[in-house]
Amino acid sequence: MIKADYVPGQVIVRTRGDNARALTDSTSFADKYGATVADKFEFGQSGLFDKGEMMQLNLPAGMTTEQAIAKMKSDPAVAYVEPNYIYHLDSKEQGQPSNAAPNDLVPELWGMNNTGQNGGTAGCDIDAPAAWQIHTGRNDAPIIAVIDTGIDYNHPDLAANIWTNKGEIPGNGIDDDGNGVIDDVHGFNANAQTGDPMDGHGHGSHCAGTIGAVGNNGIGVVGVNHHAQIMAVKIFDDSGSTDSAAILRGIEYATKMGAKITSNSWGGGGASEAQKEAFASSPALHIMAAGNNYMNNDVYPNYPSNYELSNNIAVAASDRNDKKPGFSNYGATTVDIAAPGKDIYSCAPGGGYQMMSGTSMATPHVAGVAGLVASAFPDLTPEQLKERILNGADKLDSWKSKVVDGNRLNAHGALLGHAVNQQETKV
Ligand SMILES: [Ca+2]
Ligand SMILES: [Ca+2]
Ligand SMILES: [Ca+2]
Ligand SMILES: [Ca+2]
Repeated sequence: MIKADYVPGQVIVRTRGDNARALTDSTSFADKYGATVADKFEFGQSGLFDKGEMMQLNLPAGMTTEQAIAKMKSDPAVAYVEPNYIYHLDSKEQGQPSNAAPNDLVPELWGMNNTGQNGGTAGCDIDAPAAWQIHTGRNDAPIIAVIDTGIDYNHPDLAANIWTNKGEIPGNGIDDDGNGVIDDVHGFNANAQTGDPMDGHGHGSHCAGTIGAVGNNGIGVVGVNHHAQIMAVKIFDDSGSTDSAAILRGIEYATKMGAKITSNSWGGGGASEAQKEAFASSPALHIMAAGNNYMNNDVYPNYPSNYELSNNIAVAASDRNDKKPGFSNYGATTVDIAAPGKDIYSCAPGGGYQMMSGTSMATPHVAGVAGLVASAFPDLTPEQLKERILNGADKLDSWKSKVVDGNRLNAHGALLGHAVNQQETKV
C-alpha cells in the first residue's frame, strides 16, 4: 500500500546507466510498459545513476500506480520508481488582507523586532535592526527562489526586489534565452508550464514579503532583505494543489537559472527519491518547512524537511514569546532551527497585506537570513551558509528538546557567524 496521496495512473521513474551509457532511453522504456513519457527532468550533478534519466510517465489504461511500481521495481534498468505524490502548503490560518500600513518596520513585525508589543516578550525576535546595521541586502544579490504558489511580481512592495531574467524579452511569445520556457521574465509556472508565475493564491507573495519586501520605501512592510533578487517559481495552482512532477520541474528551473537559496513552505506526500536527488544535486541551500501537524518529526518523518542532506535546513515555527505554537512540528534531531511563524504580517496579492501563521511563514524568515548572509558573503558554499545560520542562532532552553541545539533564528548572529544570545529569555 502507498501511504500518501498521489496522482493515479502516473509514476516518477529513474533509470540507470552503466557509467558509459544509458541502459535504455525514455521512449523505449515507456513503450515496454505501454506508457507514455509526460515529462523528463535533468539533474546533472548527483552522479548517483550515471547516464540514466528521470521521467514522469502516464501509465496505460488499466494499469494502476501500484501495479506499475511493483513491475518496474524488478526491472534492472530502474534505479527507483515512485508515485507522483501530492503536496500541500504549510500555512495554518489566513487573516483578511489589509492595505493599511503607514511605514516599514511596523509593530506587527514582531519577528523582526520584538519590544514586547501586543503581548509579546521583548527580544523574542531575529534581531533584524542589529543585522541591518551590518547589511540590508543588494539588488544584485544571489538569487532566492520562492518555490510556492507564485508571487505577485507587480506588488508595489515587492516589484523592485523581484528577479528579472535578462535573457528573456517579455511578451514576444519566444523563448529568447533558450531555457525551454517562453517569456519567463520573473520566474516559471511549473504547474501550468508557462512563463507566468503570478500568484492567485496568496501564500507565495506572503513568503516573498518576509524574505524581501522593499525596505525603507515608506509603504507596507520590510522584509529581512531591504533589497534582494527573488525568483518566483510557482509549483502550486491557485487552489494550493501540486504533485511531485511540478515540484521537480520547479527545482530544475531554479537550479538551471542560478538560484543560490530556495524557500520551500510546503510538504506532505511521501518520501521521494526523485525529490531528494533533485535537492541534493542543486547547488543551492534549500530551506524547508517542518510542517504543521503538531508532530515530532523524529518519530513521524515529514518531507521534504526530513531528507538528510548537507544543503538543507528544516524549520519549526516560534511565537512572539519564543514558545512553540501547538501546530508546529518539531524534532530534536530532525528540525534544525525555529523561526517566527505565528501571526506573521506580510504581502498579499493585489498590493495588500495580511496576517498568516505556519511553518510556512517561519521558513522564509530563514531563507531571508540566508539571502542576507549570501548577499554579504557571496562566496560561501551552501554548507558554509547553513553553518553560519545554525551557529548564529540564539540557543534557547525553551527550544532545546524541540530543535537541534535549541536554535532560534538570529539574523545578526548569522551575519557575525556566532551566537549573540545563549539564553535571552531567561528571567
Ligand atoms: Ca532577540
Ligand atoms: Ca526562456
Ligand atoms: Ca520572450
Ligand atoms: Ca516596504
